[in-house]
Amino acid sequence: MKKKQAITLMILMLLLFFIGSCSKNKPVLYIFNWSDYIDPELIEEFEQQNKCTIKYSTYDSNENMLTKIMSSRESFDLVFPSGDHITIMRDSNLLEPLDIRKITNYQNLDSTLLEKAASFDEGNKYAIPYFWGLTGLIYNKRYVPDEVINSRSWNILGNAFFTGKNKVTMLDDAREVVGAALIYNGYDLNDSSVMALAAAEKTLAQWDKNITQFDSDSYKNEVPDGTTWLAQAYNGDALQVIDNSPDLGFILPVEGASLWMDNIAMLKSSNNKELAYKFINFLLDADIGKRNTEYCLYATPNKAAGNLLPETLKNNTLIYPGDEYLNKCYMINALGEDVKKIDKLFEAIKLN
Ligand code: SPD
Repeated sequence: MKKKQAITLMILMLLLFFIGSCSKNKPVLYIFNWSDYIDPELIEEFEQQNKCTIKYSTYDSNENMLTKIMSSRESFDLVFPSGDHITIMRDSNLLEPLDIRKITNYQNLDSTLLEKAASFDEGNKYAIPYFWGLTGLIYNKRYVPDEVINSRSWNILGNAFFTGKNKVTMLDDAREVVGAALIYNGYDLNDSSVMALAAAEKTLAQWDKNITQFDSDSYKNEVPDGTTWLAQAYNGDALQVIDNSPDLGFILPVEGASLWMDNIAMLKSSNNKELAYKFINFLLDADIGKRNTEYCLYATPNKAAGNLLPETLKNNTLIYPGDEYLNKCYMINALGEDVKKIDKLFEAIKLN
């Protein structure tokens, strides 16, 4: 009996040692992405297919992503910056030029969107378009009456209905907040002229009377539970929560909206570039791209994936607005030193 127990114990220990050493030897891919921006099942699937581990961390703004990359000892392989930050990071020598030959599914990308991406990544050298989207307003119909929303204007943020109630939030993102005020005043959101910023400042001072906080993530819980009634929101994030609740609504304001494209980029400092290429190729697969789009509810630049989407999604104008609306939208561009004027205005509003 004792001999039997000893043998069982030995087998168990050998098994544990085997499992332990296997997982220790597994390659690790470090991914840093926006929150709620991938179907978690896909991460597991990739890990299983490639016998690797993905260490996945999230951020809520381009600025926070960049600060962490520049200051932390952690090294990431793949990040998902918006177009303006691709330019900034490329110019700071942080990005690895991509070898397209290693990405066989690259052909699935929509060539028209690759052309647009070339506006922030000349020659499409560093960025693989991941999702594109727009920023609008999410609200809870249980608290916000139709007559407040009816104007469908950015100026709902300043409506007296909300004053003193602490129920309105905006994103913690200078370009989005100042951008919304610029668009409301009829300016391009990249306009940093004295006149444009003075108009934006006046509007923001008005809206700020209603704003409780600048935060890019909490509205996803707080609008459904009624802590917040109205919030500036990314369209896909809003649609993800609306999916579970008929009480919620989302509008793209009549004046137009910010338009952005987020991208997959490899860091120069990546320690596992081969695995990173495999992950990019995995995401660009038509079926994987379709499943990811159905989960995230953002517009996909992957044409092959887009073709597989159900009609309800393809025809959802909050994800894919028509040209008439898109013509009123502005892509967030890198502004060089001029961005400091926008950051300064945003900081002043936040301090108020
Ligand atoms: N949860 C995903 C949010 C993605 C937002 N991306 C772009 C923001 C540009 N200001």
